[in-house]
Amino acid sequence: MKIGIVCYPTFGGSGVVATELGKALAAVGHEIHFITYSQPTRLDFFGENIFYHEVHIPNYPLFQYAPYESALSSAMVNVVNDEKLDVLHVHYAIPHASSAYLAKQILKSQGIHIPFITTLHGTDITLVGRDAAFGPVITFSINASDGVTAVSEFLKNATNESFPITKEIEVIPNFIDLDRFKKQKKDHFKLAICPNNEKLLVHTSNFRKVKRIEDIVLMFDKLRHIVPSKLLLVGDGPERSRIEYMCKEMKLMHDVRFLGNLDAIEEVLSVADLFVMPSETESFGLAALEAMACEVPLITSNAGGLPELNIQGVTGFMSNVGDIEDMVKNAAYILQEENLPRFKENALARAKEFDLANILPQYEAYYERIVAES
Ligand code: GMT
Repeated sequence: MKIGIVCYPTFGGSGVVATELGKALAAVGHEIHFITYSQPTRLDFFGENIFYHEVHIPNYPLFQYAPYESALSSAMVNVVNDEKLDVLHVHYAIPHASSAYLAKQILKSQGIHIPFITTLHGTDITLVGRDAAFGPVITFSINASDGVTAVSEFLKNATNESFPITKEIEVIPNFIDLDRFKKQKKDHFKLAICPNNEKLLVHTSNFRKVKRIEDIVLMFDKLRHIVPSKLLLVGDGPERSRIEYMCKEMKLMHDVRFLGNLDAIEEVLSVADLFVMPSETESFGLAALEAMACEVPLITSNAGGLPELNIQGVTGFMSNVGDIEDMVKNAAYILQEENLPRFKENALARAKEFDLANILPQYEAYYERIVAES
């Protein structure tokens, strides 16, 4: 099939899922056309059937806000026309679904039929989407999509509870490429960070408020007195400088390192003993799945779709949002030498259930069904 993929190209779950999906579909012979405003961060190579079309957003002094949606719709119209696409797959509802709807109508006026599928990722429903400013457009464009998928049962239910949705939402969970995300031997790296054989805690995210990174710092501050440990905070975003300041104030900078955005995240995960994700909400928790694939157990909140990923007492533990004491207790338990190997093993076994090889055929079957029905 010829598939157009629209996503946010920056670091962030939805862009990662969209890009990895496109790469995997191309690897099994589909022709993939990415339509984004800059090259997706995970699009780190070009295959013969992967194409990248940049959305040009003209600026003009009149525009306080450049009309990205219009530019995106026009780009979709042009790519569908030029490349004869079979389907458009847009990731993250705002504004991609409404832009796709407009593109579809324009193409219809030209006698061209193009179905579009919207994949809901999380904050497009649970945070941003809840803003009344977007409500009517989100509801309309989800219902007007030819197909709609969500990355967890939680997100499907949250969408149906938040908006008057008439369209059936198909749950296709996120996936992991186990060839890339696997534990590698990086002893020198571990020794550099943990010279006295401390345990290593890792968090990766886009440093937004919803991630509650201050909970990680508060939890780590207590844990390190029970289990000698170090903390790596990987990623970047609006909360980073505040959290760095917090760590300085708490005199933690000897034990906490900020690594910024990293491409080879699997190398860091390979030396981690525990992954921490205390989010306020999380539709799926892709970063936690990446950690599990590298044999890292989890300390997470029990928010959103996390209970669909983290199995209590098996792959790690979940606590109520903000329950620092419970997280410290559970982390100390997992990190005991007699417990850690079992949790690591279980984390990997669980990650294998989300193997790309199992999830990719679900997307292919869904494309075929929607194209046939539309
Ligand atoms: O977590 C973020 O802030 C990024 C966001 C995105 O859309 O880029 O991530 C969401 O989509 C990911 C991929 O499907 C999910 O794994 C994340 O759980 C979800 N984030 C939230 O729901 C907060």
